[in-house]
Amino acid sequence: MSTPSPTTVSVLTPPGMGAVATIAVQGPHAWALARHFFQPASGKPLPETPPLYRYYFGRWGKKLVDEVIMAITGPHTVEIHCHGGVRLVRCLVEELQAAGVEEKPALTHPLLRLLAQAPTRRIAAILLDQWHGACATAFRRVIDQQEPAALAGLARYAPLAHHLAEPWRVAIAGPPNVGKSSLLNALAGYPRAIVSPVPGTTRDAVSVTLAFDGWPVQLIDTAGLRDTPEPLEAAGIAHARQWLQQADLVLWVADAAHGDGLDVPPLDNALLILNKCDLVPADRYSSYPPQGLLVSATTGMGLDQLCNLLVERLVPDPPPPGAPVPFTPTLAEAVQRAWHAWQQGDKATACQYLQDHLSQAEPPPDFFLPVRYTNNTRTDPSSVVSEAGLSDRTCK
Ligand SMILES: Nc1nc2c(ncn2[C@@H]2O[C@H](COP(=O)(O)OP(=O)(O)O)[C@@H](O)[C@H]2O)c(=O)[nH]1
Ligand SMILES: [Mg+2]
Repeated sequence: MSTPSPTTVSVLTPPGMGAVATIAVQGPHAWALARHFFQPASGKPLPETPPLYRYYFGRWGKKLVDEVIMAITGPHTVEIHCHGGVRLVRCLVEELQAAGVEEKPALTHPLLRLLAQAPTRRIAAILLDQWHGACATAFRRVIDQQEPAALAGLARYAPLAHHLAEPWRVAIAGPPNVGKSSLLNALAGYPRAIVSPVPGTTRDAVSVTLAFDGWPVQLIDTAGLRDTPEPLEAAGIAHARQWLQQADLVLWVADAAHGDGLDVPPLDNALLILNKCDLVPADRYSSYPPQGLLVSATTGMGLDQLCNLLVERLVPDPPPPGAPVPFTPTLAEAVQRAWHAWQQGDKATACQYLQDHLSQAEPPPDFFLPVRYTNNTRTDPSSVVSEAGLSDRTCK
């Protein structure tokens, strides 16, 4: 004999700031609970059977009453769109619990957690494609049909997995006074770091997270590198050296007008940025190393090219819409191992790696996206990106 499924309550919106929260009540008693706790503003009683896809405005609660929109999104599913205060949401959940409803955490699946925190539309769009099955389908094509193209596609986009939750890290480094902090500010669009003609002004690493063409990037301004007897500055320089090693990309800034920093240290992930080109006559531009990019943090010259170059270096192969992207580091690792095994001719092991991780690649089967997630989000994922989304420096 099967036990009847319990009625559950789940908070679908992430905790924290937000004007509106969404609470889902799901299960055989969802509608009876709605009829108990909800009073329509119209004063008309609710029907005995749930009218699918109807919305009601009214009040929810017995102890603490909130004005809410109630949506009937399934035969056994009621969504309450209430005010977003953390305490209010807890009160409404606890009142349902007191009525025998079980709380079921909603954001347990990595895709849901990632979607709730997606910093840009572009990241949200990639995640929604995986929500609609791109990654899981590719896994199954490899497992069931031994399709090498499906595995190659997964392996191609595996490096992105690390950056769906975390931004790329780009360090701005170079000698003192070449305009590193000015460059950070110019890219951020506001004075984030202190700029001064006094060398050695920046000590602690100062960072700002931005979006470049929809890709989240943490820019880190560092202390100018030089020998110094000053202990505080030396501590800053030690930090800067660590960032040179840890960053995904280094913008090595040189002063084109005075020649400081033109000797780039041997870094395989650096771009040479020749700053202060506003102080250099144009007929001298050709005397600089050809790989250097001439910019001016003061006038903004060259910054669009810098943004384009930065994106090309960080994401040389952006996934087209609908592409399969292993969306967690664990999935990415499984894909990379599978790809390696496949290339060694060991298809069985390759398929086994994917089979072992298939359930993690699937979107949660018993979950539904709240109403605001479902309207054409594949083409316009803006509805899943919170207002806290990063300001985008769209590349030209
Ligand atoms: N003319 C000109 N001056 C700049 C430019 N970038 C920075 N500066 C000046 O160079 C000095 C050092 O700048 P800062 O950003 O503090 O350099 P940092 O030590 O490398 O961080 C300041 O006086 C800035 O105003 C630029 O592109 N053109
Ligand atoms: Mg500085």
